[in-house]
Amino acid sequence: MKRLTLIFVTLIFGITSQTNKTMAQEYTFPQLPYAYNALEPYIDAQTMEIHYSKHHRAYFDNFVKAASENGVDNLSLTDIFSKVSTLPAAIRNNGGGYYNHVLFWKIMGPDAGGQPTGRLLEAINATFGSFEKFKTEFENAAKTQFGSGWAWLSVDKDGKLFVSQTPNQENPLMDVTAKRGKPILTLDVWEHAYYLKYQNRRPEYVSNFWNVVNWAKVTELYEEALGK
Ligand code: MN3
Repeated sequence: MKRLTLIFVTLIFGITSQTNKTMAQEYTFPQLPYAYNALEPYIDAQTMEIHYSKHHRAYFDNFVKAASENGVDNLSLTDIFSKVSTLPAAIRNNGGGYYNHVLFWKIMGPDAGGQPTGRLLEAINATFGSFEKFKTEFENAAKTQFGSGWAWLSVDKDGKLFVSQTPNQENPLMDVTAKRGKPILTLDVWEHAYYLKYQNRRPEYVSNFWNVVNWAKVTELYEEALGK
């Protein structure tokens, strides 16, 4: 009898904790994985502090509010993004702003740069011709995004790499984007990401980005995206 009760309680608790997968559990404002000055001299400490603690924080807070008001706070980000065209703009703008920055912080780091190795490097070479050619394509996506937006390296549904750009806070997981996939590398080209240090010199910010890319993390995301 005790054993049965235990099974029953475990079952109920299990079901409850699954259906109660609330925003508080899934959507958390992450710690920055390094100090504000860790990416100096390429990204300055003041930009990092304002970008993370003000811009990113505001996207997160507004997303939590909008998701709750629109009754989608029980859905995963992937599910929200896959039908974002049917939801109010506040979800797209703030949900994107929240997710995109989480990825952006993750794929940068101190003592980074260089180039990837192993399977990711092989895939880059096979897709773009060489690592240098990939960099040029990614830089072009970042430089030619008119106004605010992002450049991306993603994995499509067939496991193929592709480079793309998105306006505002859109991303390749969203059903509003032309080419969809799982992002593994991204660069924020909103002016708030570089203006204090680079002013109008976006190309210089873009080429310096390679010095802070954490390829170990990007490789991890690549393997995850392939489902291996
Ligand atoms: Mn930003």
